[in-house]
Amino acid sequence: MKKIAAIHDLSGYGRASLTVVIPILSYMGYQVCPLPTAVLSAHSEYHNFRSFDLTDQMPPIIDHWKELRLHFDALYSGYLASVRQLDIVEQFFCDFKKDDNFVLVDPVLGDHGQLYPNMDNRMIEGMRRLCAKAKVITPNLTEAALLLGDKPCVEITEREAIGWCVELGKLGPDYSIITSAPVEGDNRIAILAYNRQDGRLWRVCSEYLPASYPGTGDAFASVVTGCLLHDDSLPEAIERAAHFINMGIHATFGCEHNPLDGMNQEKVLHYLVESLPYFTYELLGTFK
Ligand code: PXL
Repeated sequence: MKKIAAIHDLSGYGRASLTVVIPILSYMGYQVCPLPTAVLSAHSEYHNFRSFDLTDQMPPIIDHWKELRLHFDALYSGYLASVRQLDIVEQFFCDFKKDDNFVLVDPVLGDHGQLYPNMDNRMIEGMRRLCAKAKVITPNLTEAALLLGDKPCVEITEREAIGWCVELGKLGPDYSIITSAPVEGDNRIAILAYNRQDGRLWRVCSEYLPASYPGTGDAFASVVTGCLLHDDSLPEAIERAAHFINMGIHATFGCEHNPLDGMNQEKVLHYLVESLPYFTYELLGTFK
């Protein structure tokens, strides 16, 4: 069975990070091995959340994994709770990256034009360094701007988002994927995915619903990780991730529901393993 090292926090309430990552990747048939970065009472968009940083616990956990001579098929990081964790995770990638596995970094920093609590410039710089070690990165639009040293703004054009996606490739990853990008002249939103190896840039559009659920970025990056481990192509991977998120949002939007509680993923997990009804991905061009 393929194994994934999942470096994320455990937020007790509100679906985000490990409570999203583990069910999705388990359902897709992988063994998830969590390396927790922090334990939170609830994710950080809830007022008054309590957070217990596990920075000091991470090195002994990693030491034990080395003693056990563990091998992972994917190394997948998300929310980090301290600046020191950036060095710990970078070293973890050096120790556990082999010829037959890959690294996916979801550079969790902020959303909707704002940094999350506890994030600062040192975290942005560190995430940029971590992205250079990854095969795949999955920032949202705000995180893409921060990684590129731009001011995060909510209003940008599709052309600018495409430019950012290509620029992100220059940080080092083979695949740079931006979620929540605008679509020109249209009320939809897009996922843009750039493959630096062949220069092709792909787009998958989704209907825009006036709702936002924390943790959808974690769900997105988890599905992409699982699909790439199944040897799906880059556009297939983003298509399945977009389809899953769409179904999850529709399974939530109609309910009387606190949006902070996240998407009702439990109702839609089966879409992770069913054939996609159709493909909608488009090639937007080749950018070298
Ligand atoms: O979904 C990203 C995420 C992960 N972990 C924590 C968060 C968030 C987003 O708010 O607060 C603790």
